[in-house]
Formats: sequence, structure tokens, C-alpha cells
Amino acid sequence: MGVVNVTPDSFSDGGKFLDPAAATAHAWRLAEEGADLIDVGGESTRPGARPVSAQEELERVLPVLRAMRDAPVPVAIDTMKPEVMRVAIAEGASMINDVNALRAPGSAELVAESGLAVCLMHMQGEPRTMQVSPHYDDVVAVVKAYLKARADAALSAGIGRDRIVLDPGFGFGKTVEHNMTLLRDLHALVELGFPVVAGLSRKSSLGAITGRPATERLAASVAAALLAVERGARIVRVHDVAATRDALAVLKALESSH
Ligand code: HH2
Repeated sequence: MGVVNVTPDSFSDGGKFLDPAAATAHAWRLAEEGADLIDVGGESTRPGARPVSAQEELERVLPVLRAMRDAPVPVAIDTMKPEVMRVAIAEGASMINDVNALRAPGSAELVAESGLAVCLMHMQGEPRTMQVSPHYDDVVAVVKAYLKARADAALSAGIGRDRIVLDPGFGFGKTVEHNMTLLRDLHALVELGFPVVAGLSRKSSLGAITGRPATERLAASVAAALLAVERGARIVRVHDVAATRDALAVLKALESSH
């Protein structure tokens, strides 16, 4: 899953793709590099980010969604807002990527009616404050129970089992230690029986581990994606598609060797 942030303030590429033409060109480039899915977002969820209105978010993503209608790959819309989901559905999006896991009133029903796929992600707190002092007694158990509850809620709303993917939400109300524990024990989440998404690309935990700024976290991001796939992730959400594909090709070759 290649990331396209149509925002002025995303933590690693904020401002680069605010212009719809630049965002669309980037999305096509990621598809050419081998992304199987493009994730378009119009609101940064980085720690401390300023929330934006549905209208502002739509003004950012709509031109890109329209331009992506003929794209060779499906498009996910990264949003927490039912108003944005509704428009994205009408504009031909294939997946709703909701870091709020369909907790906004009406969002589960909307997705159920649409027949689209959905990514349900775990987050402790909300983006503005989530990194202040994240705490868990057992991070894997808490995230697993939450994702199971959100998947059950989605199923009850009428979303088909084959349309749901789950995501531990690396960096969303989690310390470096929490993120590494979740990565190490990713198989525990795979046990829930849904495909698991992992999004570690360029995140601050990788900065803490390597001492590098967001622009210099390529090697760490590729390593994290590879480790996630080895531990059962089926989708990796990444900014650097070509490099990640190469790394995954080596893993695939290894797994198919005799
Ligand atoms: N991470 C970010 C945004 N959306 N969605 C899923 N499913 N999983 C993630 O880990 C995830 C996500 C944050 O990264 P990014 O989009 O690069 O930054 P920002 O939120 O600042 O736009």
C-alpha cells in the first residue's frame, strides 16, 4: 500500500503533495513502482496534528480521487470522517482506511452499504494527545481485544468478513517499546483471522532506533516492512514502494527456495 498524503503537515512528506497534480503524479508513480493499493489521505494524524474540517479534507483529496479513477490499482481513502467516506465511495474508492476503526456514528453502516473493504486500526486516545504518555498493561492483549471488538462491530453492521483488514496502529498512542512488542508478536493479531496491515514506514520509532530524521529512514522502513511481512502482515503501508518491493522479492525468493 503506497502512501499519498495530500496535506501540508504530514510528518514525513507534508507539503510535498498538497498540489493535486503533484499528488496524482506521485500516486501513479507508486503504482508504477509496484504498489497494489494507493492510500490517499487529506488529514495528518501525526502526534499533535491539527484536525481539519470535512470540507477542507475533501478539497484536498477529491481532485486526487477523481484523477485516480482510471488508475491501474485500487485506491483507499485514509479518513475518520463519514462525510469524506461518503464522497470517496461515490468517487470510486475501493477501501476505507479508518484510523478510528469506524467509531464515528454512521460510518459502519455507510461502509456496509458501500460494499467496500475497510481497514480497522487501533489507536489509544486521539492524534492530538496520543503520544503524551501512552500506557498499557499488556499492549498485545489490549490491541488484540480492541481489534476483535471493532471487527465484531463491523460484522454486526453488515460488513462482510472478507472485506475487513486489521492494523495495530504503530505509533498511534504507543512508545518505541510498545511498537517493537507489537511487531515481535504480530502473529497474535494474525490469529484473529483477518489480513493484518502494518504501517511503520518512516515513523518516529524508527527515528528513535536509528537516530535519523524522517527523510533518512528508508533502510529502517524497509527493514520494518520486511520484519512485519515475515511475522504475518499481508499489507504493508509504505512511502517507498520500489525499495520495499525489492526487499519483499528477496523474502519471497527465500520462501520459495528448496
Ligand atoms: N499511519 C498513518 C496514517 N494512516 N493508516 C493505517 N491503516 N495504518 C497506519 O499505520 C497509518 C495510517 C501515519 O502516517 P502518514 O500518513 O505518513 O503521516 P500523517 O498521518 O502525518 O499524514
